[in-house]
Amino acid sequence: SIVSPLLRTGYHFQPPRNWINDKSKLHPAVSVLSFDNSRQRQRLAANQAKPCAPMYYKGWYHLFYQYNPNGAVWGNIVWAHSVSRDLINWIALDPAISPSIPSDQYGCWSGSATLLHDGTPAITYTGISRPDINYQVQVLAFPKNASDPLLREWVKPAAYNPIATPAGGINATQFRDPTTAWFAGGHWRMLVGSVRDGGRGLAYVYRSRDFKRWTRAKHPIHSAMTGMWECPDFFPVSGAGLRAGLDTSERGAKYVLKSSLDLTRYDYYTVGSYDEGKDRYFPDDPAGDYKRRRYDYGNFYASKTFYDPAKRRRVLLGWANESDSVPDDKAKGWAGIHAIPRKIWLDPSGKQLLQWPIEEVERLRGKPVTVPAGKVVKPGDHFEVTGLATPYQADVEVSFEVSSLDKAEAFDPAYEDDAQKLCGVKGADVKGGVGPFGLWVLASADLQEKTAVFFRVFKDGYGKPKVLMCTDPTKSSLSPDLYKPTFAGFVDTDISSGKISLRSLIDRSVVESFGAGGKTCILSRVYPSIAIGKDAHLYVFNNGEVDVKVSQLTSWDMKKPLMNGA
Ligand code: DQQ
Repeated sequence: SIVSPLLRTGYHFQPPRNWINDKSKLHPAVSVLSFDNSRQRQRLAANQAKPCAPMYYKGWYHLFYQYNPNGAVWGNIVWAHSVSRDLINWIALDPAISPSIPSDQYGCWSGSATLLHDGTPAITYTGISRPDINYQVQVLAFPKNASDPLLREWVKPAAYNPIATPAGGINATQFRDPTTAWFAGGHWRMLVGSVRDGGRGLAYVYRSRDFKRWTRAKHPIHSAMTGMWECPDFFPVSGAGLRAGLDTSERGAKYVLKSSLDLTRYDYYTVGSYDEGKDRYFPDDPAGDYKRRRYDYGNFYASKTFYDPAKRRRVLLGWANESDSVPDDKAKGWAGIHAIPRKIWLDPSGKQLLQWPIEEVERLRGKPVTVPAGKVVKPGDHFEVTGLATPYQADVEVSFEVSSLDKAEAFDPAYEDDAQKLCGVKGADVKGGVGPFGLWVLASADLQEKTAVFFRVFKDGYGKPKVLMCTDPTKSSLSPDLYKPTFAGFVDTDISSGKISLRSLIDRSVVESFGAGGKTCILSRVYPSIAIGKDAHLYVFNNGEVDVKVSQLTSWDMKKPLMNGA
């Protein structure tokens, strides 16, 4: 393979590789509990790894994920299972849910966890019950032993499975991914994603009094002409600017509805209100269904949130599939990672979410390395951030300040709905007025290879600034045949003061960036051929016409946490 093992991510969630029964690597809290992982001695690889049913239970975070035990490509899907004390250090357990009943004998697809009134967790997921057409039904599972904090074994009671079938005109091949259920008006309610009428994406509502027998409500909670909704997610938020998360059954000041669009393979959400009596959701901005915001403007799909009662926050977990080729995936034996878990809450504007890496990731930081405050980068200049031992595995926080917005380029309204296209035309090497300025990460010393994460400021027809954030990986690797899409989103921030911040989590073959305090996020996979290990560098650049001041820049080497025994 052309891909170096040094490109395997260090602190992003990954399935185990070459799993061996090495108990000494286990977290001490787990190694005292006996469990048999002998079935995992085989070489494990997963092109999947989509997060399922995250939850906090008896002091442990649980994360399940879509997993192919037989190879680095999609198929034979089971639920692999990892546990953590902090959402950063992970311990792999045996797969928790595998085909075993008629309802799921051909695959256990995505699903969610709900904590019932007595604290018992329940998992609902999509079972594949026929091999020929991926016929989909919904399945319910309970822990065999709820007193086991590791929830290692799950049972699927025959008495009420499947809990939902594609009856009444539902497309049996497009009926999947039940959400966490919420309790309101004496009923549990959950959503299942689907599509009908030649392209109307929607989420059906199912109701139950006892969590075992479910009936479908007449109307979906919401729908839009977007194509199939995979992995819907629906949750309350506590109010504009309020950081505390809410349990899914609590009343929210606002609600968020997310769907993963099969057509584009991106996760979109709207903010709106929920009519509990009618089980209908209304986006605040009716145009929002079509001009929807994304959690992430990069490589991020099939995400899921959960309420973390230990820290009263809502946490978002997303899947970043490989953008490397399938033969390379097979050669590497690994594929698919998760984004760093993000805390999410409603922006003070009430119009969008803010996202920030959970604070626990900061425990991986080494000593802070700073750049003299107020350093100015002249038009066309760049400088290297020195002092890091592992710039390929680092966390960087930087605040920029531009002296004036007068030179901002005119914004072409043709790109109003297509930031990505705009960034494709105006990449990091295209000189601008205000910007492009930002970071070159995973860069070789000769700058032949570099991934640019940057801002570029435009002015619309009324003279109002419009900020674009991009990740431009077109120079990220000299390797041929790589998928190197430019990713971009607009940043809804007031830049009239000239100030804007950027944080990038750099991890060997992933760059995960947060613009303006988490208003716009971009995760990108890159596979350098030279800028690997000690040959990777970090720079600040300015390719605009005005000075850019680096008011503050702090960076940290990042340690490797326990990562599923790898
Ligand atoms: N992949 C899962 C489905 C889900 C899709 C199967 C998302 O449940 O809809 O692996 O990519």
